[in-house]
Amino acid sequence: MTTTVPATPVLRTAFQKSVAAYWNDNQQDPVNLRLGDVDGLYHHHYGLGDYDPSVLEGPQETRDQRIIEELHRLETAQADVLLDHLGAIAPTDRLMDAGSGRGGTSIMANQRFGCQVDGVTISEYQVGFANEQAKRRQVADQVRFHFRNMLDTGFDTGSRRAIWTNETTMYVDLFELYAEFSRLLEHGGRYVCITGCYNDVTGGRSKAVSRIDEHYTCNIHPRSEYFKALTANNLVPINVVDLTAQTIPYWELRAKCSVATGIEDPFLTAYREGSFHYLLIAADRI
Ligand code: SAH
Ligand code: GPP
Ligand code: MG
Repeated sequence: MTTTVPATPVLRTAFQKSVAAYWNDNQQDPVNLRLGDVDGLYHHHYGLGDYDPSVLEGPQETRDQRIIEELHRLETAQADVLLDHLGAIAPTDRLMDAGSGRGGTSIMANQRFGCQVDGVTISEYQVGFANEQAKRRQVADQVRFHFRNMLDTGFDTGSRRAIWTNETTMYVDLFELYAEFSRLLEHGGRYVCITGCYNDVTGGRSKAVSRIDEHYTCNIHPRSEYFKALTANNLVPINVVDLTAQTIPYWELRAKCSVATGIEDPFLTAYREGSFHYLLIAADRI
């Protein structure tokens, strides 16, 4: 495969530098590392599905570990739901994970489809961590992580059968992002997004949503913005799934765990008051 390394620097703005610093410096986060250590799939996203309430019972000494394993199971289930929406993928197809974090979803996609996956992230620490995971699993020739900006990847035009963003779109301008994805996808190629977005109907950014933005140095978009930006870039939605009810149990369980970070209450408040949705959008490139 030929790729052109972008002529522009990877980090183009002061904002992007601060986002990169967040992901480079928050390396020892137990909420993510202890979950990833369960089976070596490291995620930076949230979970889906009901938790098994029996994890809260039983011996006190092992309660925390039981909760951690259950949270991890729900996070992996979330990535499986995303991959379910990619459609038919052949081993010869190429995929891109835009904002790939520590690489968990990319590794899962390769396991499922047997194809090449490129992950891009603006954190050099994450690139190193994720490539090390691919090496350990002996898939480094198929799953590669790159220090690149998803707004300007340098990958070839039309080179991707599918692209996904798993909780990364709140860091970028959606019109710029989808212009790049539209360039990268082949005709009929699929884009899948899982995101948190605020509810236009309730009118503006709620206090709880602002607290989430501040916590992660991000800028959560309104729901409407996704559909405007997709439409403007020849990406036509085929599926929109409101996952809010399915992610609330994850946050309820997380609030009961020693690795809770304090952001659990704003998420629960925002989801329950209806000012925020956890959404999956799948769209086709026409
Ligand atoms: N998708 C991963 C990680 C989500 S965390 C997962 O599900 O585990 C958000 C990620 O977005 C981080 O890896 C961060 O580096 C990345 N990111 C933010 N802005 C970016 C940009 N402009 N280009 C590429 N990656 C970006
Ligand atoms: C990543 O999860 C979080 C984000 C990319 C930011 C915001 C996402 C929204 C849906 C609004 P993480 O696993 O790094 O977070 P934590 O450390 O809290 O588990
Ligand atoms: Mg996490």
